[in-house]
Amino acid sequence: MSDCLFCRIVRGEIPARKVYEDEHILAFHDIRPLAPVHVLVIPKEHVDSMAHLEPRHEAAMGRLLVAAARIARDQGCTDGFRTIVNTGRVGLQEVYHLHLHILGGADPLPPML
Ligand code: D5M
Repeated sequence: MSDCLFCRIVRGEIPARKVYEDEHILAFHDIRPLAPVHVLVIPKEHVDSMAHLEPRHEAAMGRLLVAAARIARDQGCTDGFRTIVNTGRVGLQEVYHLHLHILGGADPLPPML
C-alpha cells in the first residue's frame, strides 16, 4: 500500500479539511495557505506528477478540471481564481501525488510565479 502523503489522506489515515469528495476526486484545504482560499484537488488514483500522465488518464483529468471549477465556485471564487500544478524538481513539486492548487479569495491575488 502506498505511503504517499496524499494517498494516506485519501484513505483517511491522515486528517484533512475536506471540501469535496466523490468516487474519483478529493479536495481539501492546503495546510500552508498562500491565499484566503487555497484548496488542493487530487485524483484518488495515485499519479506521481503531471509529467507521468498517459492517455489512460484523460477521463480522470477531465473530471479533475470540471470538479475544480465547481469547487472554486463553491468556495466563493466567482470573480476568478488561479490554478497551479507544480511538476517535478524544477517545478518545485513537494508532494509527488498529482494535485491542482486553487488559489482565490483576494481581489486581486498577489502576483505569484
Ligand atoms: O505543494 C504541496 C502542497 O501540499 C503544499 O502547498 C503544502 C500542502 N500540504 C502538505 N501536506 C499537507 C497536508 N497534510 N494537508 C494539506 N496540505 C498539505 P506542491 O509544491 O505543489 O507539491
